[in-house]
Amino acid sequence: MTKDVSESPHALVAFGANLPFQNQQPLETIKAAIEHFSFEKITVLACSAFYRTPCFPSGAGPDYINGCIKLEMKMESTAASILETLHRIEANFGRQRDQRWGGRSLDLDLLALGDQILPDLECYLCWQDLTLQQQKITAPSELILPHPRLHERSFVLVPLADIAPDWRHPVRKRSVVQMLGDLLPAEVGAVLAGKLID
Ligand code: PH2
Ligand code: MG
Ligand code: MG
Repeated sequence: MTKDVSESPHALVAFGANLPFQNQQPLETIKAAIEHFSFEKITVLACSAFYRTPCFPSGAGPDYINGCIKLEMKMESTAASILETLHRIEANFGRQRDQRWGGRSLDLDLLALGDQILPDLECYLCWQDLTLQQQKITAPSELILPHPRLHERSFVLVPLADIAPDWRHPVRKRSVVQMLGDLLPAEVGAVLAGKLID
């Protein structure tokens, strides 16, 4: 039986940038990177508004421009092939993968692929439950999905709600809108206040 394409899951991706690349400011880099997906033969199905957000952790660097996109998943796409493409686009826009939470000219984070949990529930939970202190010193070497921090970051959930308000976290069993409602109103407000009008 062939699978109805309309059922195939989309890839949800968060983007962020807080350092210039060559002479480009983060907002220009992000717009160029979104256009770049077409060179990779990937269709961007939806793009959120852009938000200027305070750096997390507070004071660790310049403000970010953040947002989210929804990508078409081809039948042959895998989590690994999508991640590879995201890394290639990051590298194209000057991304150096060194410092944990250092500034970045372009960060593309794979948030979710439908309801996939990778590599498995046990491993997901282990990364989800890290303390902030542990998060600062360790990063997973393999892809964890959903992104283990997505439910706690207003700079991810606010733009995600623009494009996928009803996507349901497969472990937490909460929609994007519900997870947003679980955050501190002041944190959500700080992101909403930075919405860029174009
Ligand atoms: N990304 C980080 C660390 N801190 N802060 C904001 N506001 N936005 C980000 O995208 C971000 C961050 C690591 O990827
Ligand atoms: Mg990243
Ligand atoms: Mg990131």
